[in-house]
Amino acid sequence: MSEPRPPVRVERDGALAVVVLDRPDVLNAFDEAMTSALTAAVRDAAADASVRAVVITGAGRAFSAGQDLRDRAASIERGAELHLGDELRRRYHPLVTAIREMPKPVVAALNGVVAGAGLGVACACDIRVASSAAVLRAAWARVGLVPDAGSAFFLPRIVGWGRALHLILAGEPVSADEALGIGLVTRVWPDDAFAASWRAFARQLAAGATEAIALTKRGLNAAWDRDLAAFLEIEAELQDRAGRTADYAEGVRAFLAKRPARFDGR
Ligand code: T3D
Repeated sequence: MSEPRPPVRVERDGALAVVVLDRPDVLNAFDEAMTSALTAAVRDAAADASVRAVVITGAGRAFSAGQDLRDRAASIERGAELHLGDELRRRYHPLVTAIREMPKPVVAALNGVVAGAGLGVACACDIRVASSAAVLRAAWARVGLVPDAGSAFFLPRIVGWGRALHLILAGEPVSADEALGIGLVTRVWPDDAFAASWRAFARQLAAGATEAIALTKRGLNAAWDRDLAAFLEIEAELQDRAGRTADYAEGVRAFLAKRPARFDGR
């Protein structure tokens, strides 16, 4: 008997880890196995010093259509009492937290359909780039749920309060160009050049000053719930550490020598 196909594949491209959601028949909907495999892949990438940037993308025509509703339909038909809060705590919250705590850039490469928790996962990533074929949808209202996977936390911070409420309450599909216009994604590339474009972009991130990027992310995360005085002290501590990295010394030397910096991530 052949081995079951893993729901998530991790491909290495030098210092870049590419995590591919791989259940294309159901538009990469998240079942139990896929959420746990994705969380494990994100944690592995965080722990692996040779990984300096991460891309999450989808196989086929979707990034992800969110929670696998066939699993939920089966429970509903059985008359089982659903405890979706527990599902979130057990499966989605560790995933979102692992992405947010990743000390390296995480890019969501939105290759197609993005809905529900798929949008939540994308919003937890640092940068969202989209194929011209991508369509994003806050699908929760249509199935009678509240936004989850951190979406109600991230979306207003990304697109602003009014737009977030419109996206969430109306549940309308948003094209890649519309998403670009409201800042939900920050690059759109033609579908036929999408894979090459995100890869070139992510390789650049992977060649960056990785330690400074980790400190940068820590500062930006801290800024969300601090007042200015508290944040400025954190900023000073972070810059103190960045200023002692080998990459900073290299960056200064490269500037004065009028050549590109060669960062090794330390
Ligand atoms: O439960 C908990 O743990 C709480 C967490 C909830 C988080 C959530 O994500 S709730 C929101 C779940 N997602 C959705 O409501 C989206 C459902 N999907 C759709 O509305 C549509 O598929 C799309 C608008 C995203 C795309 O439409 P379209 O026409 O391009 O594709 P399609 O024909 O609907 O889908 C293709 C196949 O994928 C189809 O299977 P089939 O008929 O070919 O055998 C469809 O059933 C399957 N599929 C799509 N989304 C899901 C799915 N199967 C399971 N779960 C899905 N979410």
